[in-house]
This record gives sequence, C-alpha cells and structure tokens, in this order.
Amino acid sequence: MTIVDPTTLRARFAVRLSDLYGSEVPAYTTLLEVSQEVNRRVLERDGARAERLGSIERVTAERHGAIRVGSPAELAQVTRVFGALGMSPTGFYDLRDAHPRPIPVISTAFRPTGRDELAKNPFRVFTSLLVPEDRRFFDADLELRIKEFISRRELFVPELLELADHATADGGLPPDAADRFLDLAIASFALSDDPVDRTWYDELEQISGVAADIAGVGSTHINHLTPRVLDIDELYAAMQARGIEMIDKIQGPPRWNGPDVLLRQTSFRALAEPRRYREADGSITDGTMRVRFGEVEARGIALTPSGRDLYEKAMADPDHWSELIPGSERAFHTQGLAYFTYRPAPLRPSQAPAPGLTPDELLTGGWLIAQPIVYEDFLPRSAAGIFASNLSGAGGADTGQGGAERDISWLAEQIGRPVNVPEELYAAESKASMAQALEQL
Ligand code: OOG
Ligand code: NI
Repeated sequence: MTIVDPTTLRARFAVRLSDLYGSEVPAYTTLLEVSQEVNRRVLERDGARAERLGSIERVTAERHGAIRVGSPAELAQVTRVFGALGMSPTGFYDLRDAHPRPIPVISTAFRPTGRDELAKNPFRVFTSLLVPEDRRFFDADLELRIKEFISRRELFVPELLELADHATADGGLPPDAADRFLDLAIASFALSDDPVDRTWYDELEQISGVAADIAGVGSTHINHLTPRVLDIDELYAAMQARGIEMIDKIQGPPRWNGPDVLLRQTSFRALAEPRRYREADGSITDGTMRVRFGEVEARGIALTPSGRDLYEKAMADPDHWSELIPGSERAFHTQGLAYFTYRPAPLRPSQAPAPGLTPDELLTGGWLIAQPIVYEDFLPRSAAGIFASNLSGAGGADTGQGGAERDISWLAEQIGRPVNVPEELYAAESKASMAQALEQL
C-alpha cells in the first residue's frame, strides 16, 4: 500500500497553508510575486553564487510561519501535529526580555533537522507560548482567568491528533487519511470567525497585544508566513514601489559586501481584517482586528558561539561592522566563526594528508572544499520589531521582579520530548561531513 510520508505531508501542508494565507491576506500574494521576481534577478545577476546557501528550488518553496498558544498542554499538541510532518522543536527563545518591547512569551521553532529533509522542504513554524505566570505582565487573578479560558478551548480536534500520532508511529499515512489529516490541520490554523468577547479581549490588550491575540480568542491562527529572498534590500524597495508600506527598516545585520550571516528580516503590517465581537450586553457587532502581518527574510551563514558573540558586538556598534566582521567566508572558517560542511576537492593532491591536520590546513592544502551551512533558525529578540509589527497600543512589562523562570529544559519537560539546540545540530552536521570526507581521501 502506498503511504504518504512525513516529507510529502510537510510539503503539501506548506503549499496549502500558503494558499490559505494568500486568500486571507492579499498583500502576502504580492510579497510572493515580488520575492520570486527578486530571486530570478539575483540568480541571473550572481549565477551559481546565488545558490551557495540553498538551491533555487529550495529557496522558492521555503516558508516559515508563526503561531502562538496559551498553555504547555496546547504546545504538546502542536508538537504532535508538527511531529507528523517531520518537524521537531528546535531552539529556545525568551521574548520577555526583548527590546524595546518585552513580549510575554517564550518560543521554539518546529523544523526538519536533517540536511536532506531541509533540502526537500525546509518548512518551519515559530511557535510561542504565553507565560501567564509572569508577574511583570499579569497579576495572580488575571493568571487564573487566562488559564481558565485556555483550559476550556480546543485548538485541535481529537481526530487530528490521532491521525498525527498514527503518522508518527507508521512513518506516514495512507492517502485518504493523509488528505483528512491535512484538511483538519489547515483548518486549525485558519482565522476563526467566531465572535470575540470584547471586554475580555480589551482587558488583555491593555497589557499586551500578543496576550490578547493568544488568550483573547478561542483558537490559534497562522499570524504570518514568510518567504525567503536572495536580496532583501531589493525586495524592500520593490514592495515600497508597489505601495505596500514596510516597517522602517530591515532587522538584523546591515547590508555589506562580506558574507551574509544569520538572518535579515523585514515586515509589513496587515490590513485590518473583519471580525465579529460579542459586546458586554451580549449583542454581536461587526468590527475589525489587525492580527496578521507579512514578513520576508534573507538567510546567511550559521554562526558558532564565538561567531555569535562577535555578531552581537558588531550589532551594538554597527558603524564599525566591517572592521569587526571578516569579509570572506574563508576568514570565517579560519577564525572558527561559522559552521561548514566538507567534501573532498575534485582536484586534490594525490598524496593523502598527514594525520592530525586542522580543518583549515586541509583546505589550504587543497584536499577539502568547505561549504557554509545556512542558518535555519531565528533571531526574534534582535527582531523584536517584527514581533510587534501587528501590535497597536501600549503594553509591556513592568521592570519589577516576578519573572517566571523558563529555559529549554523546562520546555522539553512540558512537552515530554527533547528540544534540539541549534548549535549542536550545526556542529554535528559539520563533524559528520568532515568524518565522511576524511574517509573518502
Ligand atoms: C513570531 C515573531 C518571530 C521571526 O521570524 O522572528 C518570528 C510572532 O509574531 O508570533 O516569526
Ligand atoms: Ni517570522
């Protein structure tokens, strides 16, 4: 019997989510058109260099989405749904100390981790969890009421979760079950038209727009879906030229002539979308809500912890960026600032290398070729402007005490499975490719 494997499920899910989002947020369709034009132009302009960090097929299909949930139990369900698509929780981000605007959530990203899987379809979903226990945002009474509200709702129907578990256990689903699974999964992330309780929503929005978006409504929704472009500066200008107002700048590292590092992102605020409200007197009224936005990103090389330190230093002093950050991939390699994979050079010396040479010596000697590993993760703290793209009004944490402690092991314990550490994945990939290349020499 044919079985639809997790990779195929993921690719189909990504396409269907993109169709859904395009039907809901028209500016997203414009963004896709402009992204594809930009990618075509860069490919013509730069040739093979344009595909150094991923094939054009991968980059064209590449998206990340974002969702937000209200409790560890909901996050555990999300883990099951994305697990069926071959996506596992990776990275821990604490947005509560984001500048300039703290956000009452912690986050992880669900994504494929193997290089082959990433090449086939790198779809990822940045997933945030509200922290109602954090006293810098919520008092004890509100914490209880949030928890009560969240515990009464159902984000995913039981049938969806059962199908997800089957897919995970059996390495996929039969075609009919796969269709059903995808229908139910997509429906779970569409914007609901159930009326929103005005008083409750407003109370939360006074504290944080993100808290209202999570705990003020009865369901979750995809709040943006981000394509990848090869030249984000060009895209930014092209979107402005089409009359779509972008946030005032591109977040992340500045444009420069050296290697692209980590992630650069920019966004636009979505239009107000129609939404029904239940007023205090019980009547239903028509209103609008701005909960979704558009985002686009360009990806660069994954940095080692020392590369990351240097990056933070340079970001704090952007005028001296090009004095602090080396201007070539090779210098990143020599200084141990970024992750690379290796393969034997086609025209290598006939003599095998002496044992014990460093990776850099193996490159210099002409035995190996290094290929940078693309950054597959996120930088939401430095891009807190993106998180706030759809927020209106004030809100934010008091600077006082009472922040609930959260870290990657807490998260793993809550969802009952390990959360990958991005740097460990990159380091393991680099090491494995080195071992394999040495074997071949
Ligand atoms: C997620 C914001 C973070 C990114 O690309 O850094 C993010 C959210 O707004 O829920 O998607
Ligand atoms: Ni994003």
